[in-house]
Amino acid sequence: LSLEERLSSYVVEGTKEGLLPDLEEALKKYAPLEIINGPLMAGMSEVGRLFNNNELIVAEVLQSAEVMKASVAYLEQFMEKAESAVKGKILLATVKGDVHDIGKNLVEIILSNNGYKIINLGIKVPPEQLIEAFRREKPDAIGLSGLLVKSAQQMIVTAQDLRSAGIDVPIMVGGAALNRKFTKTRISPEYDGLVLYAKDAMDGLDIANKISD
Ligand code: B1M
Repeated sequence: LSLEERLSSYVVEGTKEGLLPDLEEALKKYAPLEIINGPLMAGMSEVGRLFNNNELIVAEVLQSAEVMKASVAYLEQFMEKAESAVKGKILLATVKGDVHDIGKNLVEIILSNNGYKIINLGIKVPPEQLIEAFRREKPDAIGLSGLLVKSAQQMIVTAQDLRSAGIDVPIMVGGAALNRKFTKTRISPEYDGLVLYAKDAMDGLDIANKISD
């Protein structure tokens, strides 16, 4: 197998045996984020496909998630960090009912490496908890992640609850179950402030930079 194929296969197989040396090798050719967005994400897509076809069980997908997390944790130290003053404070959460956090945590890494103070509230975060954290932290924006189809609906509910609480800072949303159209036609109308869709973590950084300009 080529280096790229091996990197994908660690994720698919859910094994870390040989992972670190291959990540080191890959760093000679690619930037850390290219490794994540390329072979590691390709492996995760394959995991999603196999899971969908009932060829993997949840316990196996968890192993794959562990490999992805370990890879991101290792690669993080090699990512570029902007030496800048704090550009803004952002609350980050995976919405109520959803445990997927790899994408959200990647967003946290990219944003905090680029001058943002991130308050990461974790997973399965109900609107009440977001509202409470908003009042405590007074962030400049709120970032919501969700991967399940039901999480897309939960984003709408969350936007409504935030509006009822009088919150109108920009919201950034992301995750596999969403897209720009859903964000524009279904979430935005339920909220008083800006609602922006980010397709990946770098897009999330662009959006944060636009918001904080
Ligand atoms: Co789950 N899962 N899962 N899972 N899982 C999916 C999402 C699924 C599509 C798999 C499938 O069937 N093909 C499917 C959803 C189906 C649907 O609703 N349509 C699914 C399912 C069904 C489930 C369970 C219900 C399974 C079960 O229990 N029967 C269960 C749900 C539990 C719950 O949430 N209540 C479940 C559980 C799990 C694990 C715990 C085993 C594990 C998660 C571990 C963890 O996160 N700690 C897991 C995994 C790993 C996946 C897949 C395979 C991979 C997700 C991932 O980490 N991708 C996933 C299939 C897939 O996506 N191909 C799947 C890598 C990550 C870097 O990408 O999160 O998309 P992603 O983030 C991207 C962008 O989306 C964006 O930036 C990131 C990249 O730059 N982004 C943002 C994300 N959030 C953002 C926020 C932003 C900006 C950008 O701003 C705030």
